[in-house]
Amino acid sequence: MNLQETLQARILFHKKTVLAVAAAADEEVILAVSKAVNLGYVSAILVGDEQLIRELSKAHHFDLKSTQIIHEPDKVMACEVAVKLVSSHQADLLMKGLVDTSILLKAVLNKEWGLRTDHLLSHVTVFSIPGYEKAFLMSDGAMNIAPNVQDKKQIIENCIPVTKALGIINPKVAVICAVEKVNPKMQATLDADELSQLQKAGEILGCEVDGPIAFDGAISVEAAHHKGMTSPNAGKADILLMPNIESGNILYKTITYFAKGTVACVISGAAAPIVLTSRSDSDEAKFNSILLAILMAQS
Ligand code: COD
Repeated sequence: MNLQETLQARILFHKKTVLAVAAAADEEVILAVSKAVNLGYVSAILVGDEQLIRELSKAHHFDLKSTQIIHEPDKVMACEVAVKLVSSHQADLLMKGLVDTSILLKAVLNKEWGLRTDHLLSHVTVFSIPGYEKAFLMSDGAMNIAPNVQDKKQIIENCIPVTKALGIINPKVAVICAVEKVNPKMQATLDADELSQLQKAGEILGCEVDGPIAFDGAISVEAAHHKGMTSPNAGKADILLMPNIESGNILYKTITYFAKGTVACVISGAAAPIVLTSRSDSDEAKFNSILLAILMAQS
């Protein structure tokens, strides 16, 4: 099964989910949402420029009769309206449309009407790459810019609901660095060591944490053997914890552009799951991400 089939197979149909889309006037967004509506997974509230939304929907044969549109051409205001739909429980999920990530996230983090919790919020990507044996997660390539070790602990914790949604039990976390040894000149290796210790001390639950570990040793058993790594989990990571937003973002784009990987992406840790893909992602990536957010809401 590919990633989309895996996600679809895990969704229970007992409850229709309401999806609020911020700045919905975008071709790929309309294609993804129309597929989710037409297959019965969601009903949608589209917030954005109504005329553009109607034109795009018509061009793609999306029948809007069961879909609500809220006309709000200003993108900052569209984000506010969509976030408020979710925080007031009129919608179950939030989705980013054609708007800067930081604009949507600032609305999400609003102290009065946003979707904050007492936990850090972070971005999680699920990758499926042709020729690679399993889907795996990567975080955080889109929200937390330079996380410290306590942030990284919460970023790992936010990956657990995503692994649960995918049916991965006791996931193996690789804390990605440039090397496998602690080097006090490389902060990422110090953080990785501390995170491994925290997990062994029972302060990070529901997963196993390994690090510092370089990318090859995390995802290739063969490379791990060549490097003399002895951990039974070496080369088998389910979650790659990246040191900062740049490394996560570059990995994301490398996999989607060069390795033709398929993705599903969400913000985890908020009061409701948030579908958050890159503006340039395909309608398939956006549809997969809606499926993943539904699964998270269901569990
Ligand atoms: N989780 C929970 N609360 C948070 C988080 C978080 N990840 N980040 C900030 N907060 C809280 C802070 O504690 C504070 O109370 C308030 O929000 C404002 O914090 P600032 O001033 O640090 O944050 P902002 O509003 O300036 O920026 C928050 C963003 C998430 C917008 C910012 O971190 C950002 O721009 N991230 C990168 C987004 C991006 O451009 N991605 C591009 C790749 S697609």
